[in-house]
Amino acid sequence: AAGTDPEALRRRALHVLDGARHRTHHLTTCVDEQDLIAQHSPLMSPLVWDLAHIANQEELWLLRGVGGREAIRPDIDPIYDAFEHPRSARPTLPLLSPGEARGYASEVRGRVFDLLETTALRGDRLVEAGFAFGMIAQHEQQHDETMLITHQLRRGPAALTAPEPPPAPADAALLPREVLIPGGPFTMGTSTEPWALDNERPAHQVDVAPYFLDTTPVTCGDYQRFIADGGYRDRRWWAPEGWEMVRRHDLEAPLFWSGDGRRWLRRRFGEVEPVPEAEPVLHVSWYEADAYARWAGRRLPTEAEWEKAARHDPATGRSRRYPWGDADPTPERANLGQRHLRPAPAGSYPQGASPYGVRQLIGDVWEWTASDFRPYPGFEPFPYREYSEVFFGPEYKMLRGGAFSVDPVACRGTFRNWDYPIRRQIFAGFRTARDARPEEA
Ligand code: AVJ
Ligand code: FE
Repeated sequence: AAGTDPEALRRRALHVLDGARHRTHHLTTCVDEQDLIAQHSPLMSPLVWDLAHIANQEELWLLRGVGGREAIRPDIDPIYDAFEHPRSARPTLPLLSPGEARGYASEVRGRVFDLLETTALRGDRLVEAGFAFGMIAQHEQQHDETMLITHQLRRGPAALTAPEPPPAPADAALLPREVLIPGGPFTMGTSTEPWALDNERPAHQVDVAPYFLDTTPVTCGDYQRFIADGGYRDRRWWAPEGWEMVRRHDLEAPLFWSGDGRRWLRRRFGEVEPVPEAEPVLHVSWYEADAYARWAGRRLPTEAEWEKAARHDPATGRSRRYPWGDADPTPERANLGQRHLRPAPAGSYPQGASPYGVRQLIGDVWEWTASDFRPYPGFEPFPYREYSEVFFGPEYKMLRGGAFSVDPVACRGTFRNWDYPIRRQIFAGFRTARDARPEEA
């Protein structure tokens, strides 16, 4: 952690901004110009919209907000305001060309480096501990993940490559299927993590009843048994709106799966491969996760249950930043940062296990939880209502833990993500839970 030393904070801000820009560059140069302006799915923006939106938000929050500088391109603000135009309408806007967007992004970034040199990273909340710079690096990484989703939806030959496959776990077969998490209070959320976003704050006590949680996310092999058992044809397992979705779209498997009746294949970034049975299942909606859990005689964990398993240290009673402790993620602890372009097999990352022995809480797949998006007690919108507050309510379900597609700067034990329960294109899977019976607790 950078602490409060201004030079260390500056180096950290530089490092995360740089890391985000490298990834943005990769995601927007591995395909041709036509691919950047095309709409690959009505669910997504053209890649070139994300690129210029990243730069526009950086200009708004850092150059104009922190620096008080005059606007470079005030004329394009409305085009890149996510609330003005739904994603499906963005291809028809007068967007910057790929070349213009790149030029704008590097112009902004150059001035941000100057600003970072001369800004005292203390004072009001926006600059304290470099928050605004960290927020903008997280914002860029979130859009990099969005662009990775667009790449997964894109048809045509593969454009992305993974440097190396994830390591296979040595002891997966020996792991218990579920672990008991004792009941009692724990600290949820944070008031001390400098770059935590508004919805992760403040820290507060939450009491949970004793429960069992799956040691690993549900795998493709597990999920195939649900399919083979007629799960998609049996109304008993489905929430009413989920059943409606299954009927309307004739769903029979996760998104990107195709079957010939004998075995399932999966399309992944332009390649087709046999469904990897040992890997956590991906591209299921909340409704599918909820139905699977009911079929298995279980349920999805609440956000509080997920976070207690991921952060509570029974030895000290403290909540920690990550399952393994307070240290930042490393490649030995979690599958993050688009390194492998896929989840690692269930049971991987023994060094990332929580004190209770739960694995892969951070990285691999986003995990759907049972919870709606609600503010924590004492929530204050910061720095803008449109980051979280306008989304509070029952229409969004919470996802926790981050996926292989998430960068470490935008991932921690307190980080909260949300989406509609019908969404399947995001890198989401799940694990299941159940109440502990009195004699088990
Ligand atoms: C937190 C991932 C739901 O992508 O809509 C990006 C993040 N907010 N720009 C989204 C975000 C503004 C947000 N999610
Ligand atoms: Fe955004």
